[in-house]
Amino acid sequence: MHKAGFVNIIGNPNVGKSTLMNAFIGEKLSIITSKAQTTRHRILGIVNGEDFQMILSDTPGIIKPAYELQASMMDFVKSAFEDADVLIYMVEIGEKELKDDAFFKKITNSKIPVLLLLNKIDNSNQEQLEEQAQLWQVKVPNAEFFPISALEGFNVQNVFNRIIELLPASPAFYPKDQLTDKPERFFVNEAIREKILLHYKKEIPYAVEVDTEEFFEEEEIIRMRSVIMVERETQKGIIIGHKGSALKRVGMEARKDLEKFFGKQVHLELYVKVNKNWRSNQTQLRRFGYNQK
Ligand SMILES: Nc1nc2c(ncn2[C@@H]2O[C@H](COP(=O)(O)OP(=O)(O)OP(=O)(O)O)[C@@H](O)[C@H]2O)c(=O)[nH]1
Ligand SMILES: [Mg+2]
Repeated sequence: MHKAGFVNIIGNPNVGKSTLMNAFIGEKLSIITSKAQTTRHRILGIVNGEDFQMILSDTPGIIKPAYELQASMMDFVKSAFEDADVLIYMVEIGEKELKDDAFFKKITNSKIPVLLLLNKIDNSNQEQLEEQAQLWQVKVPNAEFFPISALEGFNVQNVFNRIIELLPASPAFYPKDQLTDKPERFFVNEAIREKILLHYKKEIPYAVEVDTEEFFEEEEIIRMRSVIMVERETQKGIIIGHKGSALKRVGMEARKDLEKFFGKQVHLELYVKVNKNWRSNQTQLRRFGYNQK
């Protein structure tokens, strides 16, 4: 019997959703940083076996949207409730509640299996772990509970095995050699955005969108040109930095990651452009793959 289904990972920002998906896939598909709202899209990661296909969805952390971009991010989360065969609800040690009541109700009233993963237990002691386990099992009584460390791999294999058990009988939804639903350019954008999240402070990373305009694969090398979009002229200067040093660093680090990801030499050209208030502009958001309703 062949099994296949959608396994959608949801939870608050920064709890480790992307780390878990990458651990399952065994590749750095989703970017990971210590900042909240690292993930902005719903990203499929597909694990293929001879007799199964597990289609994981990494989603943005749940927040109360303050502007159009965030509203669109929450639409991705909503869509992850609609087609899930198994729901993974991830919380982290020390967390007390989900930031959105309506989503929380959807989880606790879910008719499909829910796995409640308490992540980052490497950061806790036995006493704290027991107290948190108790709290969450009472809050989400319909879920199966697993304490894990996505970072260190603790209990991750057990969760994986349980998901396989829960997958419905079904033929594969995607070709068996497919790893994700996103095109190559998406991963270029994300690699660059990750470096921006890592190296710039406060509002800057949240005002940035990256668009890869050129992706041209030659025999020995892939040539890419990407534009970093910011909302205001002052942000442009900050991104570029003194004599272009800050931008250079982003380009160098992103290129290294991309060479690993594509297994090939990469030439990456970066430039910065102001795209006024793109985060609140429906047309711009659609252009960047948001607002897909
Ligand atoms: N100590 C510890 N840190 C972890 C673990 N899993 C993830 N992290 C860290 O938590 C931070 C957030 O991880 P992400 O995987 O980006 O979290 P996310 O839930 O995808 O975050 P958003 O995309 O912003 O919603 C990163 O610094 C990770 O290294 C874990 O098991 N233990
Ligand atoms: Mg993420």
